[in-house]
This record gives sequence, structure tokens and C-alpha cells, in this order.
Amino acid sequence: MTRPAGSATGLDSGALASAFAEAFQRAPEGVWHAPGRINLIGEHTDYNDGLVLPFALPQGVSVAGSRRDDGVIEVRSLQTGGTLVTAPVAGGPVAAEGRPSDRAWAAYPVGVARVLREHGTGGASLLIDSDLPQGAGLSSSAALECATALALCDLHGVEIERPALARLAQRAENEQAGMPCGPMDQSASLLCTAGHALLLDCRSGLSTQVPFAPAEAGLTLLAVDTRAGHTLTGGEYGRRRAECERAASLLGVAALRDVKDLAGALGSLRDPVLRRRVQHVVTENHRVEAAAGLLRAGAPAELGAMLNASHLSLRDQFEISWPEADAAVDAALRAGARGGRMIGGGFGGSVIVLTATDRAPRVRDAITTAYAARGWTPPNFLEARPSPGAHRTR
Ligand code: GAF
Repeated sequence: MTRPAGSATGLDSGALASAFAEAFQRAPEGVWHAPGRINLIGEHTDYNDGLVLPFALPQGVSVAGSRRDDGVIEVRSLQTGGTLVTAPVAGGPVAAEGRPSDRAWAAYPVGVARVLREHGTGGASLLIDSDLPQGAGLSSSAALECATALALCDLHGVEIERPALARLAQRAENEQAGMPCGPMDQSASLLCTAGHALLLDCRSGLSTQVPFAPAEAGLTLLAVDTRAGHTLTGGEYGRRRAECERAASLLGVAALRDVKDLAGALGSLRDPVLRRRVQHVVTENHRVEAAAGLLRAGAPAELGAMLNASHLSLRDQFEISWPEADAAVDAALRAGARGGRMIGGGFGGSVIVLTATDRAPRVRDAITTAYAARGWTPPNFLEARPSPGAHRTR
């Protein structure tokens, strides 16, 4: 009972339901799917109360589930051989029948069950499947949280509006998995729609759907998995967040979103590190507004310059890029791509590249060749198409 994450076969809810019946000796009551995401632009702006512009991928996490009324959550994953992890929803030890490392991935569904319990959900049996490459920075943990959240709400007849559900899934990740993320990934998974990017104001929680159909404009958006390890529970993400909060406090604003006079703010901060962080966050927020404007104006090809500026800012001001990301962006631009940038938390994961579709093969080859010349693991490519947000599939 194993299927490697990222296997190209896609997810089949009928097969997952059958696997559930085999594993738990009863039919599931339903199957729910939540996608991973690409963030077009707006990196490290979400926890600064700023703007982000993600879209949902076709790939994601599916969960087959049935309700339990004894306050226990039991989960199996096809990506870890289907071994059982159980935990009381009310809190207490998590028991893993397989490797102790199973407790790490199970922290996400168990965490969601514990947070949602306050809103009336309870126990469940869940079988999880994923076609998102793990560690690629495409938000596999948020997809797992959101698919679990939808399943638990439906199984226990609890209705929670999606923006609020996204915040609860974020809380589960913050409190139960120990990752101080902002609200972007969970909101993208639950709120995105096909053919659109989601312009989300992370302060108000208000969002708008902005049309984004690259293929119709003769464009391809490639997600390049740089195959460089990616873990965000390490300290760097939290350190960046703390630096932003410290800068906001020194500047006397609630969040860096509120900095209106960038030159004045930079002039008043003594610490050069904090100056660089502020410069990134404030300019990135402006880039999100500009990018959304370009999409609304029907000029998606013009996004390239914005992606490039974002990458340079993340590399030089926020200092979270990594060699494989810089090499991929560089090779793509040399091969004639319109733009590219690292995405996600940083220090590993994926890069996106926007290119004219007829140039895409040349761009892929150029990146692969650049990696081979350095003796790096070959990158993986995925064509990113704006896809539906989380939904019940069965
Ligand atoms: C990760 C986090 F989970 C998001 O909340 C966001 O901060 C992102 O990094 C950076 O933009 O994906």
C-alpha cells in the first residue's frame, strides 16, 4: 500500500476509496481533495499583513475518510506504506505503528483535528494520498491540512466559511506542527478557482479572483523543482519573520504593510539587515499590486519583469534564495524566458519560469544543462495550470 508522492499518475478517488476499504475494513463516507499552490508573486508578505497572488495546482492531496465517534483520529498515508498513526483528538500522545518519523507528517492531520475540535468536529479514520512532490515547496503540508479540514467538517456536519477554515488550518500548522507560517498557503488551497490567481489581502482576509490563463496567451508557466532540500521548520523562516516584526516595532507600525514612506523608513533604521528586510517586503507588496494590474489588463506576458525583480529582492534583500534557484533563473533568462523567480519560504524548493510556450523546450533544456554542468541532481519540471481549489470528489 505505497505510492510515491509526485508519481505522474494523478489521484484517483475511486482507487483511494477502495484502498480505504481494504485498510479500515469499511467503505469511506467520502473523498476530499485540496491542491498545492504556486505563488505568482508576493513572497514573505503574508505574515506582514500584505498582499499575495497565488494560484492552485492540479496536483494536491486527497483524503478518504469516515467518521468516528470515540474521539480518536487514525490516519494512514499511501506515501508511507499505509502504517497506522492514532491520537486522541482531545490531546495526548500520538502513537505510530510504523517509523517514529510518521509522527512528523501525522502532526498535520492530527493538528487540524485538534484545532477543529473546538468548532464541533471529532474523530475520524483517514487514508491520505498525494501527487505533490514532497519538499518541492508547493505547499504539500497546507494541502494535507485543508483536505483533512474539509473531510472533518463534512463528516461531523460542521459548517465553517472557507476564509475562516483557512485561518484554522494555519493555526494548526503554527501551534501543532511548530511552523510560524502566514495564511497564504491554506488560503490558496481553499479559496483558489480554476483559471484565476487569488489576490488576497492578508490583513482583511478579503480576496478577489484575478483571471490568469497563461496557455490562452501563448505562455507557459513552468514550476522547476530545484531538488534542493526544503524544510521550513528550521530556524531561518522564523528568523525572517522575527526580523520583520522587530523592524515594524522600531518603525512604530503594526506591520510592514503599513510602511508608506520607504525612504524615510530605511533612513530611520540603523541595522542594515532590518533595512534589507523592509526594502523587500515593501517593494514586494507593490509588485503584487502591479502584477494583479497586469493580469487585469490582459497583459500576463509583462509579468516577467516583475518576477525578475522579485527574485533579485528575495536573493539580495531578504537573503533566502539558494544556488540551484539562482542558476535555474539565470539559465532560463539566457534561454529567452520572460522571467523567473524562487517561490515559497526559501532555502530550497521550486522556481517558477514564465516563457512563451514555443520557447519552453529550449528553456527546460537550458536549465537541465546548467544543472548537469555543475554535477547537480537533474531538476523536475511541471507545467503549472491555475486549477480549482479544495473540493469533495466523492
Ligand atoms: C511559506 C509559508 F508557509 C507561507 O505562509 C509564506 O510565508 C511563504 O512561505 C513565503 O511567502 O510557504
